[in-house]
Amino acid sequence: MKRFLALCAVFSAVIIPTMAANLLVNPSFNSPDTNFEGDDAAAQWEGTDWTRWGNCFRQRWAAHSGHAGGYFRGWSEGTNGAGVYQNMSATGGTYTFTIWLRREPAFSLNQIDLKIEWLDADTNYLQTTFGTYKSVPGDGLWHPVYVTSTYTNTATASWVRPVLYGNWTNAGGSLLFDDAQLYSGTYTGATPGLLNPSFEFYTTNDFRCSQWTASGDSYYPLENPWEFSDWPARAGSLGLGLRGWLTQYPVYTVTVSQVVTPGVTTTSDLVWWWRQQVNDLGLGTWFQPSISVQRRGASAAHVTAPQRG
Ligand SMILES: [Ca+2]
Repeated sequence: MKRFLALCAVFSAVIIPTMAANLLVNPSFNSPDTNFEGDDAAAQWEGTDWTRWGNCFRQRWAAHSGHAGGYFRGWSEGTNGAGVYQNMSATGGTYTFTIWLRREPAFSLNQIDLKIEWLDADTNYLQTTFGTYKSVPGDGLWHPVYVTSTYTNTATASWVRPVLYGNWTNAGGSLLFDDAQLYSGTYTGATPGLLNPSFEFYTTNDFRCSQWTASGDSYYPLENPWEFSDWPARAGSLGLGLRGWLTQYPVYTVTVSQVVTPGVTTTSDLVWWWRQQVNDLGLGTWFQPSISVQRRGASAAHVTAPQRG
């Protein structure tokens, strides 16, 4: 056991990249842990240190991590645009803004702009840099997006403003956003790994806030054949249980999974996750698992997995 933990320590020191300091205040949208009741967008954003406009709300079920996230409400018109931003003091340089987005299938998105604006002391616009995309897949999964901007006329700039803007047509669903970052320098990559591995976090009895996805998830607290509760907890206070006694589901198959982000999650991430599970169970192994990426009809030379040094 000690030997395994020592290996973990070495591994962490090697692969975890130096994280650039996040300059945003309340980047997780978790604070304050209040104002979720009711339907007043202005009240929901009060005290968050974010400026928001349009049909842009904050709610527990919109979380990518922690207990809250923001969302564009697809059952309200958003054709005039909505969004959030923060002003940070800056006199030029290179900055990167990243955020996680989750677009539900029903959400009729017209345009997403992730941008960095540079402003003078009177908040007049000096320069705007847009991300290279105008959309995000409507697959109900979390995707990281980013934009990098450089401004060199340091005599004129006073503020750098990261902005998430969207407009959409009233058709249902939502576009959720969470876990923003603004840091000095160019893009350093998304944070990989499993979120909420202990199933401690959820709000209503569905998977929306849990970071996990279940086949057949209705997105509504119907009587699903699963249950976040204390009785399935192995550690901590909560777990996910499958309910075999519901007469409306004499036979039911469900797959509970979490996104492996293409281009981000590495085979090493998965290997070490498995090793941690074995370790957490107090077990040893004869040999360590290994995971490789394979594709039918392709040799190893044609299949690449992301690497981090
Ligand atoms: Ca959050």
